[in-house]
Amino acid sequence: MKKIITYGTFDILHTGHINLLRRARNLGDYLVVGVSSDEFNAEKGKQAYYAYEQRKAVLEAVKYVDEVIEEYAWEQKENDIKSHNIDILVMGDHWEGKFDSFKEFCEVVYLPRTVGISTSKIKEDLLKK
Ligand code: C2G
Repeated sequence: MKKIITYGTFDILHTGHINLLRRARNLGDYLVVGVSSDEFNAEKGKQAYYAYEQRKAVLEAVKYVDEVIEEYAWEQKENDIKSHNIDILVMGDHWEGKFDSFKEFCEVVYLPRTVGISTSKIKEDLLKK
């Protein structure tokens, strides 16, 4: 079984997230998603609309997602890759190069982001209504 992992905040889930999850899942047979905790979001300088439990529950309902774990630190990826026997770490390409250090433990793939959609854009557009 080829196991994939990806990480993110996944706030107000949209087709940009779904496109990433679908492509990541299709690179293997099993997709683990590390969802950023509210505390880790603060470290990333992000304020999610939905709390961690909500974002986790939404992702668990996505057909491309096989398992959801908590993301609480940048450096947990190495342990996750080992403990979950991960073959490929997948991230959107605005992270290009940032996770190459994990190539020591698994393949690292950066996928093109979906242009024109983002959680911050959704929030901005709603404010204009
Ligand atoms: N994404 C995408 N296209 C978009 C928006 C997001 O492909 N239009 C991808 C991102 O590249 C990322 C995933 O969807 O791979 C989740 O996006 P975010 O929730 O914004 O996650 P991010 O803040 O990039 O957190 O340790 C890694 C971090 O937790 C990643």
